[in-house]
Amino acid sequence: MTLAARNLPLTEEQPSFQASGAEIVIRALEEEGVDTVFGYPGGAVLPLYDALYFSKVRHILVRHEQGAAHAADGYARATGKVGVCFATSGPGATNLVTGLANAYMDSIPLVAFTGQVSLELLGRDSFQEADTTGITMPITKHNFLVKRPEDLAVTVHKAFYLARTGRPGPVLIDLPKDVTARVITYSNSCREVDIPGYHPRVTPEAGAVARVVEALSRARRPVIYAGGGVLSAEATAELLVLVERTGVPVVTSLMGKGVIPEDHPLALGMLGMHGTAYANLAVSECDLLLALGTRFSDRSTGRFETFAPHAKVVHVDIDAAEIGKNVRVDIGVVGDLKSVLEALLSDLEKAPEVQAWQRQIAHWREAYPLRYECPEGVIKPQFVVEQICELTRGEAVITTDVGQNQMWAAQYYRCRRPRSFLSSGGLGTMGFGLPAAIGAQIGRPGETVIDIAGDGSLQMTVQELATVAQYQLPIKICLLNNGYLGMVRQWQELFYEHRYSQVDISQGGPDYVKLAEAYGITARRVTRPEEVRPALEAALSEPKPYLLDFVVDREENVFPMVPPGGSLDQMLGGKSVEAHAKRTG
Ligand SMILES: Cc1ncc(C[n+]2csc(CCOP(=O)(O)OP(=O)(O)O)c2C)c(N)n1
Repeated sequence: MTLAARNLPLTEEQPSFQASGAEIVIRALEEEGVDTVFGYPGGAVLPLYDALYFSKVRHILVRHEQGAAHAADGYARATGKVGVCFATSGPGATNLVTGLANAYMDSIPLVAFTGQVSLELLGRDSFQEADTTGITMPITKHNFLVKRPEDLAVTVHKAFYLARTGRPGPVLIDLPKDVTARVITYSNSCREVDIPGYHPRVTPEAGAVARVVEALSRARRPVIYAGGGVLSAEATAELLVLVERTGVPVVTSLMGKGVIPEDHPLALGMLGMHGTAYANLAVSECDLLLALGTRFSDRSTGRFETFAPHAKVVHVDIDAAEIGKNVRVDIGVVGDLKSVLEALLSDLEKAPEVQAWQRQIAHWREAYPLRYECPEGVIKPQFVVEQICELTRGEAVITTDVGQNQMWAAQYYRCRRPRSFLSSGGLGTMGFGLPAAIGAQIGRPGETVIDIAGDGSLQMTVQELATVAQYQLPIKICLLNNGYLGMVRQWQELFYEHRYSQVDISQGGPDYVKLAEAYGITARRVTRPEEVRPALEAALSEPKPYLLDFVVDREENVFPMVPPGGSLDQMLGGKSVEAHAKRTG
């Protein structure tokens, strides 16, 4: 009997075992503390699945490998741990690609294992062969093709180390079938890793923090711009102390949602293309922008050249390559955000004078709130999101798809806890929401997980309803059903003179209630505003999966909106905001 089957520790009396490569991989996963993997089997990865059979690591069988990657991603975002997924060679691996690219763009720690054809078949156009390391090189932080079973354990530990340290990201390990099938004498899993040339800097350069402290104490109109890096660094507590000690308002990127409770008086919400008017105005007028753990995505900044035009820009990030990449930076600090914020807090003696600035922002907040019209008898998508937020007190774990649903969720769901708003930022991947919700629900089983979905997006990964049903995951799917690829329709309305080309998906179905029921999931269609709250209450009170098909106003738009390529103060939506933009712009 081999190692995993006996599940024995290595001891002084028994310093080695016979083990297959696959068993060594599974054992290394156990050593990394992995409790769950998401995957889909196939011929080339069978040794791994066989070894898994004897392991206590839980496997969640998704229905498409893209779902495995997104579920692992959702698990990682929700828990802060490394997400793990398995796929077979060839089409299994290529189906992972979107999920890996998604995690890469959003700096999410994942380790993906792919089966590969046996070594002697490599490079011969063998059945289900794909150049997985070649294909995934630009969308992974690193990848490996392991050719010797002796190298497996250390490769797994390296992969986890790479995925979670420095700027997190996905790492892939490609496993030829004969390498995982071969039995060797296993004696040491070598958990110590040494990767030449990879030494993520954590402590900031001497003097850098002092320069930030000085700039901050002199500022009169400072703004903190916080991104997902604050979450990866687990630095939300330090950020809150900084905000409360200095009185500096905070805007966030989409990835940064939840870094500060969004009902905090100094939280201005999201900036950017569909940010709040007051966040965008604050950034446009500030004299100091303290950017923390963000990569200055164009969706957040608008036109790079006119971003924060009056500000001294400070950028703190773990990845040196980000400093100055998109916008000019006056003070760049490379380091772990938690340590940088700790150092900043201990050096900061004098808080800036921000009372007048706070009054100005309060005025903007009052003058240009997020708002939408509420005609009789029509369900507005924003209203649905507001109701979800009220009923969960901003404490649920939300996943979103991509499009208008995502932006309404970002605008109207004010989350109060970190790691509670999981959305595809950089890649903008339709179909992310449902599988990400699966990962989140498995990672945080006691919590309410809600997928705010779009009808176009849901259809991209709809087969994962089977996964939800199989494991009876109590996810609530709130479908904002407008029968359109809504965000594309909005662009066609605004920028292509209402020429709605190929965006109407109202014909051809499916009937989402029947579809959910076909999977054994309870579902209900909601067509009137007064039914919205009771339907949500019913869904939330049931400890089982639930789909609500909200039939919403078909042509509702997301506002405010910075037109693509525009500056943040050129927002559309709300006459008063436009008037302000004209005055200042
Ligand atoms: C995989 C993928 N294909 C295409 C797009 C381009 N795209 C962005 S938003 C959108 C429409 C999304 O429609 P839906 O999911 O119904 O959401 P809505 O905007 O109506 O809320 C499309 C097609 C994308 N982001 N991802």
